[in-house]
Amino acid sequence: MPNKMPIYVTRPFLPPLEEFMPYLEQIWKNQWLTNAGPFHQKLETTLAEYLGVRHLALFANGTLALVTALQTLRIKGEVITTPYSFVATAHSLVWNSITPVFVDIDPVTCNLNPDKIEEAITPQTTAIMPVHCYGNPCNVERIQQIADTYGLKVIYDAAHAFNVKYKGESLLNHGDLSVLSFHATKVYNTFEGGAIICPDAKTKQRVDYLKNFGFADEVTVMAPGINGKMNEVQAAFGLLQLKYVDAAIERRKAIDAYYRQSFADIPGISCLPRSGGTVHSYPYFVILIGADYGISRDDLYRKLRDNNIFARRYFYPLISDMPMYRGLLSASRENLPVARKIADRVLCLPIYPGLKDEEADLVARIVAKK
Ligand code: T4K
Repeated sequence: MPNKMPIYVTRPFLPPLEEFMPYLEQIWKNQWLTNAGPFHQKLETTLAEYLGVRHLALFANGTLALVTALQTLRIKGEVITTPYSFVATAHSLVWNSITPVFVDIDPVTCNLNPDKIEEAITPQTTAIMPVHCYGNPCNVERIQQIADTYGLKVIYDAAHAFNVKYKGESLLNHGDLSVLSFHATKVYNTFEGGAIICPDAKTKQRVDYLKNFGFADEVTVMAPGINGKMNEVQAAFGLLQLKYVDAAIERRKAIDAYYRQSFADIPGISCLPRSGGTVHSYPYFVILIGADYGISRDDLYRKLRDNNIFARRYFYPLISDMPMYRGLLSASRENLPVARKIADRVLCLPIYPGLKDEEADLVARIVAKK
């Protein structure tokens, strides 16, 4: 008999409602709802310190942050990126009239394969936009080396990489800019939200202009900026969430370990390895289904659904297969064999702090065919 309550791939972490009420009361008192209010200012500094980054500019969501990051560095022409991501990565390029150039991924990390980047560089290439997919770090050293050789900027889509540490420091300090998402489905959420991590105060100043229509003061507009601001309710919520996020990550870690142990000897199931030298935040639990599993990925996906378990095929279909991108030369099947193979085999299983032991056990038993 299927379980009664649906089990989703994720559920947002929510702190006790009564703990949020004083924040709301303060906002009511302040009568300051948006446009860099006190909670917004506090969250920018608190979060930068928590993450171990120099400067952080908050946004209403991660997509607006990606669009603005490209504006900040005045990126044009062609940008090398991955087809294996959420659509927002490529969409942010198109919103800037930039042509995405898709490059295949590494079969182990699912991140942009640095060995394939150089052959995709043309005189129009201005930047690389890799994604730290599932929070696994990209090969940041190699990517930086290529960028330096060819004079390219690097903007990391770090939507999955909240508080990931790489070789003892924040992964978000790599590249020219990194972009976070604080969407409801992420490890740390502000309902919706996002941020750009900037290396210096001057860059943050430009980001701050650009997310507020370009205003430098009451009468000076520096650039055709957008309205990308995070409001006070989101920012206050983000401050409260910070009190709980470490415990939330610990719970994710335990579920990750439980699944790994459960699937260790199941033929045809491989868990995506977590890269070494890294402190993870466990945003997704990713399995790849091989031929020797006996049934296909889609059969397993349906079997879980029949049991009221809503696993997701992140990231299938590939961005490069979507109607608005499939006409691009770099979107051809021959160019992206690894991404295609992984997209056809991947399944993300439920992982979130509120997932109960018995629910994780049910998921594990169905996958293990027990
Ligand atoms: N770059 C990358 C690499 C990204 O992954 C994303 C977002 C972005 C950029 C853009 O950042 P934002 O602009 O979103 O800040 C979800 C999220 O909507 C999206 O934020 C996320 N990536 C993507 C990977 O996943 P969907 O279409 O799968 O969402 P949805 O509504 O189907 O939700 C998935 C499951 O989560 C539901 O089955 C149940 C649960 N859920 C969802 C919401 C919204 C809840 O329990 N409560 C909720 O409020 O895209």
